[in-house]
Amino acid sequence: MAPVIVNTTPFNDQKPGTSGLRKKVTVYSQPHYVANFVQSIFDVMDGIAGQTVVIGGDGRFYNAEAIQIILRMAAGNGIARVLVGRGGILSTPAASNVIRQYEAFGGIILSASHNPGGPDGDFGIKYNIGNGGPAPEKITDAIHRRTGEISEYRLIEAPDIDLDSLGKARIGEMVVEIIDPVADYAALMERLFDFNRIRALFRGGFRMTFDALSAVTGPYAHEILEKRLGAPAGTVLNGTPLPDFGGHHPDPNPVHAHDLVAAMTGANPPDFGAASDGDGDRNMIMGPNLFITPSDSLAVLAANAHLAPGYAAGLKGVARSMPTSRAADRVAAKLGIPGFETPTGWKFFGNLLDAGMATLCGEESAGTGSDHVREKDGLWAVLLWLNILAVRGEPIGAIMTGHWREYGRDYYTRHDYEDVDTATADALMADLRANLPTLPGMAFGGTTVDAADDFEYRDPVDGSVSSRQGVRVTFADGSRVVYRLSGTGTGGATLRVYMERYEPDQARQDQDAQEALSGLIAIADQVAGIRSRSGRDKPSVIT
Ligand code: G16
Repeated sequence: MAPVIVNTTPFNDQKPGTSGLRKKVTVYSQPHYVANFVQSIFDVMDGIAGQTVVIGGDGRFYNAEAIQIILRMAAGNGIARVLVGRGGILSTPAASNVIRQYEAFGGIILSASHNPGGPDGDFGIKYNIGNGGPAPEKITDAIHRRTGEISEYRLIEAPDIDLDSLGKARIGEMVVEIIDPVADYAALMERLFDFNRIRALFRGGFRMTFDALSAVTGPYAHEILEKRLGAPAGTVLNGTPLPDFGGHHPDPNPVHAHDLVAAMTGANPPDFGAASDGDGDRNMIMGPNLFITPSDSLAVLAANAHLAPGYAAGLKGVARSMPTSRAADRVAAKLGIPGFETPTGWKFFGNLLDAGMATLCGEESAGTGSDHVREKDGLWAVLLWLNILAVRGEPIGAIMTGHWREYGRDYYTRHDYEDVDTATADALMADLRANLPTLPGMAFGGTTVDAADDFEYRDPVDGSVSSRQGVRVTFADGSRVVYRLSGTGTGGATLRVYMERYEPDQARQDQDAQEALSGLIAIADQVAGIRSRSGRDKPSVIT
């Protein structure tokens, strides 16, 4: 069947950000918008014709419509076989696993991750390469260039495919295979973790709450936690994926995961609490009346990963994004393994994982993962925690405190100023950059600036250089402030300010993080003039 050629003209806003192209649904639903971007992917990915491609998303509003468009276009571009998660559902880590397991050429993941969904919410498209991970910058840059030149796209005209029934169908020559989105992923988790020990933990009365935020992890959590591990029914909250996430903001942080926070605070909370985000790649970890920062979580997981069968041989290295606290570096140093510092964006971990240089990776933005896939993985992090809790037999609070006593505590917080006027945010960052040479030696609130730079990363595997990845200001006492603009928002600019201070003194490790960092928070404002320039008297979100 010959493809239909559709004439089109470029959109000038199809530049992928930190993780794919994220836009409002109202932007994506314009005629040709999805098609232009997807054709640009197909045009850039030489050799994709005749291959297998994976397609799935987080079930948000417009997921199914976009999949039908992409299927027709895949057929029009000569792709031989497409694997689609039933109902159009595949969590991001599950999609990464399917790409790897079936040796697909790549995958198209439909998600705007932690951004809100619904008709007025956000949508996103991301291309992952054959290692299962997000396309590196040289590919996303090429896709962006192509979106500026595109004049036509190709499709096979065909009725919609029934996405809800397992099995095979065809569009022209192309085979569409609807697969179970959970089965392969659950089997992978069983190989990595000691399910018998975790089952015994639950049998012993261990109580847990998992908030799926009405997003994609619901079916995965029901199957793995309640069915395979025997956690009581009701352990999973908000476990049915809904196109608008039931009005939830699917970002697992102390502000948006209210049901989890409510369950984990007060008298007699469960022993362990967790949440994941829209597409299942982020995690939030709580103990009774205790929020564990993603940076601390990465450090504890690195120190204890050997307790899980999949990591019993030890770790090759630990990698963290630059704004993530340095707690994981201390663990790597003690284990005698390398610690890597990469720019924000999971794509930067791919080469280290492929080269066998790192086993565990993590980001302050609630992302943790390992070399089992090439995406961060929310449920994986929850299961590794459960495995550690089952083996150590101690409460999570004791494990966290014990970790600080052994390694020292990196007090850490991130302050987000959302929806700031873009010109104001750009000017703030430009001025910070311009001031970098004069900052060292300057005194602020009783300390002085030791070093200031704009983070540049040279990939140790392929030598590629990524510049302007965030302004770092380090002080004489070792504390640090990082400023950068988010690359995942869709409205105005989001200024992220990351602050951390190391506390080796055991007697001073049990303060509230905001209190412990209050001096540094004031300095961060002074250095950049955030409040006076943005007109905001406080951040929108504190994590
Ligand atoms: C994405 C990326 C992460 C990044 C996060 C925040 O996560 O995959 O690597 O840390 O965005 O990025 P930014 O600070 O630029 O907003 P997700 O979960 O949204 O895919």
